[in-house]
Amino acid sequence: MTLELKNAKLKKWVEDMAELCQPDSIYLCDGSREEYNRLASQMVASGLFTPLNPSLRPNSFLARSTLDDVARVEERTFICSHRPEDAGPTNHWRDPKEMRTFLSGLFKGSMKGRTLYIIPFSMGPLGSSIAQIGVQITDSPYVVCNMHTMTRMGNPALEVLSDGFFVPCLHSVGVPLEKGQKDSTWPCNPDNKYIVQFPEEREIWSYGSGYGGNALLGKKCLALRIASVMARDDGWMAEHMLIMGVTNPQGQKKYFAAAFPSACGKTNLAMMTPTLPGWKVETVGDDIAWMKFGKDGRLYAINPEAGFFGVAPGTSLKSNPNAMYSIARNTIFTNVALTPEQDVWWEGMTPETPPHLIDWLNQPWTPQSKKKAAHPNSRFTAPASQCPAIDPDWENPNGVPISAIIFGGRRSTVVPLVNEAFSWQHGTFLGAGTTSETTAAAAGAVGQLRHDPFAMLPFCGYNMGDYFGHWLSIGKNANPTKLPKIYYVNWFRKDDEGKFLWPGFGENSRVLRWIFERCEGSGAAHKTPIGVLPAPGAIDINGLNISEESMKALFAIDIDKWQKEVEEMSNYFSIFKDKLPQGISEELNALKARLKAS
Ligand code: O2Y
Ligand code: MN
Repeated sequence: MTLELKNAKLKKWVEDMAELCQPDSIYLCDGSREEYNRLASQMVASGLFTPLNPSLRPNSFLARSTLDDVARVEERTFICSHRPEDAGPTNHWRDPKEMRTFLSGLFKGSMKGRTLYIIPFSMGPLGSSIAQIGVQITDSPYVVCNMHTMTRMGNPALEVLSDGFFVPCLHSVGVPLEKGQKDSTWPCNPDNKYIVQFPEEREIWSYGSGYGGNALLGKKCLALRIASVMARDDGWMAEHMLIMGVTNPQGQKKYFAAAFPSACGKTNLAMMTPTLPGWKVETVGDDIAWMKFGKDGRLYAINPEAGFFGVAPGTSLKSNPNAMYSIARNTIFTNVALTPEQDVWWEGMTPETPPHLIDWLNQPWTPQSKKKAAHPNSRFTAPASQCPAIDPDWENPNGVPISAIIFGGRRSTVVPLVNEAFSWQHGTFLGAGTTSETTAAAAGAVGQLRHDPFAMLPFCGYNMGDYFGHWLSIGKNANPTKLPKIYYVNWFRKDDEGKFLWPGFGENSRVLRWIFERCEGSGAAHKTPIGVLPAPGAIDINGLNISEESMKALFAIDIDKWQKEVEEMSNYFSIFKDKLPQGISEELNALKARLKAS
């Protein structure tokens, strides 16, 4: 087959990969609506897509995966840098030469009986100087349809690429079909999953899984693992952060970026409806931020994605109305339950549980059933443009100027509601020290403290110690007056009876207001050993039923507990050995000294 590919490197790569994978046919995606509809119809015919009721959920589909392919697989995710120390202690490292040889064996003939789809895509607005082009080869039409929503793909991306640079992303579900062999509805190869990044070559190979971050290679693999390495080399930042616009009642607007480990309500915060009268929040992105310095010396951020791949359970008109409106149409649902009216349902979606459903494994389900109707990691794939709170500048190729960076985690004790860093270096230390208690949503014990520096633990494509160093060098090379201020928030502190002290959700706008005011140079505050905290009365609690005692408890600093926290942090940082930058050790020692002196 002759392919209309003007980019010689792309043509050669596609030819080589086709020769390796031996597909029955090759198809170059154009990115059109007609193409999406055609592939969706094919998947309806194959049984993978169940069309939803068009009068309830127009142009939307339900897909069901298999039990053994339901989430990202961190233990099967590899960073293949030439030196193991460049992957670092938080990544799984493999020798790149050995991995290439091994993967070539796996991919050999892997697409027999299937179509090889070529997906040129842009991460970020087409033509933006902050955006990057990737090309994914896949044998999964489900991946193609998801990439339609999550990226800008097809002919427009190919035009932007021209003869320029792209990140090659090879993906196969790993189930070749012999002549006449019947396909399964969700082909995957659970015993042979490999999600492999070659950071120095800027290349991705993914085998055996058709699900989410394992298969939509623009997202975690390119936009975080590979992009974090590109960002380190070229002086920018690729971060696991939402981006939001916050407007005060006077119409002044600022943009914040925020990083939280999973199960901390990142999508809810990105789309929040503020309870504070006259305040507005608008969404630029809910998961990833790429930030570069503008000519004015400020950091500008784009959302490299075009859609939301959000977790369904817990999403409701109460918890996140903007997400619910975003998924009203043109949405792919994966692993949620089906109602008798052919609409979707998941735990936490409605106040009442429907009496009869078909569960995510396609079995009849009633509230008496022992298992969940929707898988806990079930997802919706929806266009960001459908979010009622989408920011008017969300596709601005120049990005939006960031005034504040917010870190946070789920901590029932010790950590105050909000804390402002003394400096960029101190803020980097706060990001490096990000921890969160595990919830029932994740595998393993509940309530255990997990270190997740910058919420990047599974997504940093190089040594996390060097990544801390990159953050410090960004601060050293910038004009400090132009840098975003840095904060650490904790919506989850509890009282002695185990009740949440802070109501969360839209009430978090009260904390955003204080951050906004601090960025303007107002907002009353006082220095403490751990950072700059709001002065008593500086958080607007008008109309909120919260006692003075609770407000005190939200900001209480228990010196003994903080000293233990520092010890714990120090133990954790020791895993980075000589890669731990001096700036982090300095901040750790300074915190120790301030606690001792207090
Ligand atoms: O399990 C998956 O493949 C999805 S993970 C995911 C999806 C959207 C946004 N963030 C995440 C994450 O794990 O951080
Ligand atoms: Mn994420």
